[in-house]
Amino acid sequence: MSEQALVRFDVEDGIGVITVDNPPVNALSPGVPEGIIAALEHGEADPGVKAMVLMGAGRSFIAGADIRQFGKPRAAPARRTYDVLDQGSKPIVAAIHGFALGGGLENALACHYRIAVPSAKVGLPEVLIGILPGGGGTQRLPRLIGPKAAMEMIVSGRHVAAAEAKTLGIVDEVVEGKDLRKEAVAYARGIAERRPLPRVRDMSERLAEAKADPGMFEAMRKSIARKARNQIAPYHCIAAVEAAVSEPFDEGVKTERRLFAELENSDQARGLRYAFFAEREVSKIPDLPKDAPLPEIKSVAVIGAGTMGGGIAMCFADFGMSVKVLEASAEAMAKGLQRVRDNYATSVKRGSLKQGEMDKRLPRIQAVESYEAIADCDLVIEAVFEEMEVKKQVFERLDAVMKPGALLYTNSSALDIDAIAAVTRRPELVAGTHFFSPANVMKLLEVVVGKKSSPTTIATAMKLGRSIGKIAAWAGNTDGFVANRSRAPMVTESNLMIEEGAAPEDVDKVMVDFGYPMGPFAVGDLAGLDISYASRRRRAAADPNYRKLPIPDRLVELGRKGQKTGAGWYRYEPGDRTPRPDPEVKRVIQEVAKEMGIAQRAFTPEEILRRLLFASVNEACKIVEEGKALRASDVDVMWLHGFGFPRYRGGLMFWADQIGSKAVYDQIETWHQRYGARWRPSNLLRAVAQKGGQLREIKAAGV
Ligand code: 3H9
Repeated sequence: MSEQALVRFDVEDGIGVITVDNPPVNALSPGVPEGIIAALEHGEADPGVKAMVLMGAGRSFIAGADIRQFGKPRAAPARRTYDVLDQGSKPIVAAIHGFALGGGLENALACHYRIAVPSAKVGLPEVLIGILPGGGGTQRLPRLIGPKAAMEMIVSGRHVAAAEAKTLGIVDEVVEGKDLRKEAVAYARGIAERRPLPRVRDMSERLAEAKADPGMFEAMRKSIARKARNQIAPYHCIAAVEAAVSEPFDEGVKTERRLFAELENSDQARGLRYAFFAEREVSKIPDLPKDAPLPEIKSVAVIGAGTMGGGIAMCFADFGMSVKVLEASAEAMAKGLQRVRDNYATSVKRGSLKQGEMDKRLPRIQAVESYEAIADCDLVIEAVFEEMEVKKQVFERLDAVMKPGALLYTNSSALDIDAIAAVTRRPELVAGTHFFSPANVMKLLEVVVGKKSSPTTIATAMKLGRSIGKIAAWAGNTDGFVANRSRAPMVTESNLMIEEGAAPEDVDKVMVDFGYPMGPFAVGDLAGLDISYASRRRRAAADPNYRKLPIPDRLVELGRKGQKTGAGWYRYEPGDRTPRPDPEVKRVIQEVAKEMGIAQRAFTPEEILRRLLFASVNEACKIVEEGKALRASDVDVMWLHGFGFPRYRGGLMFWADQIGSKAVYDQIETWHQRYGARWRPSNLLRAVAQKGGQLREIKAAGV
């Protein structure tokens, strides 16, 4: 019987040991809760069993409900494990290693005692997938550790390490021994006769803290207002904890269940679940086994200490790795290192980094003065000026000095990887590692594959990304690679709508309302308008049909380069980053529109949103169609982690599916008729639309 395979029960020394064995993470898939209940009943009925232990086989305790089951129709269980645990007459010890998350921790909370190994982590991360703990967690945790601490854990969804879990009172003991089962059986023997059984549901002392501090719930709502903008789940989490304080346990559980049901099939929960699985899918590359043996990377170098180079060096330092940094001049190096120091100091000032941690990280970044000093490194990332000739010179030099087998990566954001690789005698060891700005913050790492890049070169870059906390995504070698290429049409449309009469602040408002932290024009000002100005110049020089964007060009020519010059699409007061609409910009817009003979008109917010995002949806389809991205869902992951696309909307393609592929296609075709070639629909989009298929499911051939 599958239940027997998923949950085992055996007796050792008078202790019934229930072992959940559902790899990879012991999720509570169908059969597991039933198996736990059957084992509990077995133990309850056996007079030889004095106490029981609940634990997980493999690398974890229980990582929670099986997320794949959410959104599917399923019958309410006849009995819940939590209730059976509560009603038992014999003590039960949860023995935690790996992760006890969501329903996993909720089961542990329904046990009478909890012990954990030092490396264990516990948490209620449901909010991160748009729901709330639905197995009594919002009612038991406040009773155990107090409503404030419980609310903080539930609303943030963070993982709590064993030591902190002990301090908070979530676990009774952290056990050091190597054999958790042995420790747990010994612990269970120690408490086997103790009565009454400590049932968390019956505890009420800590709830009184809310009486002493009745404003805590409102204060929490206020404190998350910015981060949780537009989202439902964090507020439902607070309401559920509030119910723990204001209602008896069983009523509170009903409230929790009602709030849970409101969330489970919400668009936001569906989007967040999709994002969870898309993030796991993105690491899978066909023909590249996840566990293929890879060269060990012991030493790393970065060429260039500019904004990107410095940020990349910080990524390594942040994850405990030393990194050598080479710059062209002592002056540039000093400036770069100062920027790194300033960045860390800002984090210390904000309270997100401890001074002691900064002091450990800084010395990991070692300035070197010559190529010879990095020759022995296993891997080097070039992050010099974005100019093909400069990159080629660096790669020739690297090829000449670096030891055989050393991997050479470029942080180029658009240049042809093959052209760079071609100047070396080891093109198979060359690929792109494209970080997003600020490199030490943004989680996306595009791994750009050249024609000759070897599977090992690609797999090593993917693994390297993971080891420095990035989400690494495979990208083909196409102009702008995947992320920037798919975003470029959105940027173009934002500019063209301005020519037609939309104001930058109107466009930005639509995108902020949609869920972006900032609108595209405010972002442009932050990044500096001169960067895209230079790239437009390059493109215009290379392509006679290139559609120029005279408005931003003129702004730059007027010296309005963004925040750094106090003016760009907006104006800025000295020392203040608040964008303020500027009549001068309006004047430039009207002047250019008049010169171009473009009539001005009004836009609805919906038209603005669709014109921006559909342009990118169409491009993303073309990218997948050309095999330059493996999956539409990879593009979504890139937008989430490279551009701050609101996570609760799943991603660009998931969002488009909410409108429907046919409706998206029809609109694109209409705009194709009206605006011409730049809106030519992707063939793949047309094919999916004709079948009424899902855009998020499209994949490159062979994937
Ligand atoms: C919940 O519990 C609701 C309750 O309140 C009760 C309601 C009634 N389900 O991440 P990894 C898969 S909600 C299904 O690469 P890691 C994952 O897709 C749940 N599948 O490993 C992947 O599959 P594949 C609350 C799951 O070591 C494989 O396992 N819990 C689940 O880097 C390995 O995953 C959570 O939200 C799941 N729950 O990280 C925890 N979890 O190999 C979600 C994992 O096919 N999970 N998989 O791609 C995690 O945060 C991480 O997986 C974890 C391990 C930290 C556990």
